[in-house]
Amino acid sequence: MQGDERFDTASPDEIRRGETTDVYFKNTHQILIKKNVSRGVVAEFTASSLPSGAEWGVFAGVDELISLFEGLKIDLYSLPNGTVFLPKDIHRVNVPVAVIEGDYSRFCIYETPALGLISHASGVATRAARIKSLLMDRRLISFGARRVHPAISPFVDKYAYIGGCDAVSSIKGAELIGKMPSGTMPHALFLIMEDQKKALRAFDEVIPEDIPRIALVDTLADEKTEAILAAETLGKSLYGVRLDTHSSRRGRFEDIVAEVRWELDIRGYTDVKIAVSGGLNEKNIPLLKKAGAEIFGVGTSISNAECVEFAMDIVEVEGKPFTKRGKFAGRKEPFRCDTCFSWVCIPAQKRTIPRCPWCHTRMRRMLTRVIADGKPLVKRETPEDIRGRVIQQLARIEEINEGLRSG
Ligand code: PCP
Repeated sequence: MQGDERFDTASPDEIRRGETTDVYFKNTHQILIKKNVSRGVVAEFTASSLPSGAEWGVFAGVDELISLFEGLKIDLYSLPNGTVFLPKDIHRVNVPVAVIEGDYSRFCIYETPALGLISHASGVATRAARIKSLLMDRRLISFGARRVHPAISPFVDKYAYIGGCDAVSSIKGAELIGKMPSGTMPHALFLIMEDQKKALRAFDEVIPEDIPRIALVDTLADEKTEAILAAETLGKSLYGVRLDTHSSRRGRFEDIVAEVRWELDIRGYTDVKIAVSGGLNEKNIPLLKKAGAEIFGVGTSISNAECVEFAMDIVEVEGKPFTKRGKFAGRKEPFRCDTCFSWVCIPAQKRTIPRCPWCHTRMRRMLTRVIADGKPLVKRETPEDIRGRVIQQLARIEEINEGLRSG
């Protein structure tokens, strides 16, 4: 095995040589070559469902998809990176998030890595977006690098950021998104310094001033005791306190947060922010926000999010609609209504632009050609720009839901 034998990962060259593919695609390729069978096809990437509980998904991983197919004599079409999508349109037709066109034997061995890239990226981005939609006015930091294989932690942090996280904790992940890594101090600092005041003063002395002073306040004593100690020790330079209370001590974590908030406020530390981390998810985050938490460090729930189960299916062979049971034959153009985010797929040969059955507005064509005959047609967008697109859509979804709530 050539790749990185120390950490058992495939190298980029091995991925591009199709060596991470499922063997039955290699068998198929051999048969087609041996039997000299060449068929021009259209294949669509669709999701029949979303991770549990998700009403919508964030399509992601386009950059990597282009890197995989670049140089192959095929055409690739894709939704923009960071598009909020639904797996099915208003008629329950599967929405194609990407489409590949060309001689099947040229790309058949890449189905596995292609699906892996978009399923993983979209799973992480979707979960991050769902959590960010609960925290649009709060700071959300990805703490998940320690929960995944280090070789992919930059990838995971990139899509946690694209999905909506405001920052990431890992150095390589932050580099990939062009941002400063975010993080303050682990419990180990206090255990090694054996004295909270000494540890806090050392942090304040050594760490560059532009790093916010967020003191961890649950290592040796009660959170409110350590929070008051931190405030009295660092005074004005204390930006916040982080509660990472061990699960054995948690009980109702939101009540501990409310208590610390009260104790800081009655002593005049009203500007000191409260950060929380450890086991955070969509269920407990709203309670912690209500209790006064303003900064949220989320690891496992985002980094180990369920993937979006995409599939790639041939829908046309030599220009004729032809597909397997359970799928919809023929090439489709997906359109989205920018007002209510509903989707309509129409047969590609129909050149009409549909109107949204609810808003009656012209819907927007969503697929763009990103590779022509192996040549990339689009420049990589910055993670910040893609994240901006996601945040805009989350704001629109909030407006739509607000409209529905107020009837
Ligand atoms: C770590 C970090 C978060 C945990 C892990 C990651 O805690 O502070 O609380 O988030 P997750 O639970 O969402 O995956 P510890 O390892 O307890 O603490 P330390 O900060 O000392 O590393």
